[in-house]
Amino acid sequence: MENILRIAVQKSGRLSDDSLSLIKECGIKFYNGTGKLKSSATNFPLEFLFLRDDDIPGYVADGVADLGIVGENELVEKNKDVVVLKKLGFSKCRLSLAIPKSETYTGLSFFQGKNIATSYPKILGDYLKEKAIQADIHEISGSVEIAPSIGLAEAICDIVSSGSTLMMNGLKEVEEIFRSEAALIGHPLMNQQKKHLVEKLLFRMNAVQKGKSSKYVLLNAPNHALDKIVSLIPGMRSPTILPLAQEGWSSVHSVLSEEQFWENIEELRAAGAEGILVVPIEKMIL
Ligand code: PRT
Ligand code: ZN
Repeated sequence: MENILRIAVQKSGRLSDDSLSLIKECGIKFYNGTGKLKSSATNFPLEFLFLRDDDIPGYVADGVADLGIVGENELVEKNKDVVVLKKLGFSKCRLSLAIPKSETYTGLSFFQGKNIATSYPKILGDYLKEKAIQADIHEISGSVEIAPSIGLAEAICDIVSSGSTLMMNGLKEVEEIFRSEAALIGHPLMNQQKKHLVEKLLFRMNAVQKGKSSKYVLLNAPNHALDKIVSLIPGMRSPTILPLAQEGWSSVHSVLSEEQFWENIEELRAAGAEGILVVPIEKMIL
């Protein structure tokens, strides 16, 4: 048992698909039939617990699971003794204060003495305390956005992503109080074998993440422009340059971040680059 890592992932919801895809992209194979609460990987010592996201920080803090994938909003709200091993870059959202559209927003003092409905009483409470605003926090577990229209609260503090839920409920976002993304969390104490397995897993996750943010770029360039082009796409160590069958031309291969590629595309073309191909990278190890 000691040599198996247990990871808690959300059973079904906004974190589930990306959490499981990331683990699959790490080359780990497993079966997750619907309705299953537990599963094991077949080619890595990893066992899955499928849980509600609210329970994940607690299970990891108690050591029932060694690892977990959860939104930072849930993590900070639950305030459990766990460590963040890696931010994962998906399920990004923000926790914001919102008020009825018809109200005029006067700044944070608007909330003084108001009743605010939220599922995040700790994060909101800490924020209001820091800003020296006294308000009544009304904790509700779901459908927070309807609270103002049914007279339960004068404002809300809830997760926002596109903003369309707020809009549909006649609300407007006025303050962002917390930014969140999914994170890999771990129990603060693990034995050496488990630590070693966590390092293996993190190594793979880093390779996947690095690969996703980078592209393999191939292009053709006249030889006289090579110096300029190489300076625009420097690559990991330096680009590969191969002669084309047509004299005076070369093929240049390099790896760069997608942003870097788009920033330099005009200059590359102006320098004479043509036949530019941008190819995804599955894994990247530096
Ligand atoms: O059943 P379980 O407890 O496991 O799931 P859950 O219903 O508590 O959570 P779930 O699956 O909805 O969300 C899991 C995590 O995804 C959250 O803790 C956040 O970290 C993250 N996340 C990202 C979001 C959103 N985007 C999101 N848009 N969580 C919730 N929402 C909801 C929000 O509550 C609001 O109702 O979507 C609505 C707002 O979306 P927009 O696009 O209309 O602004
Ligand atoms: Zn939940």
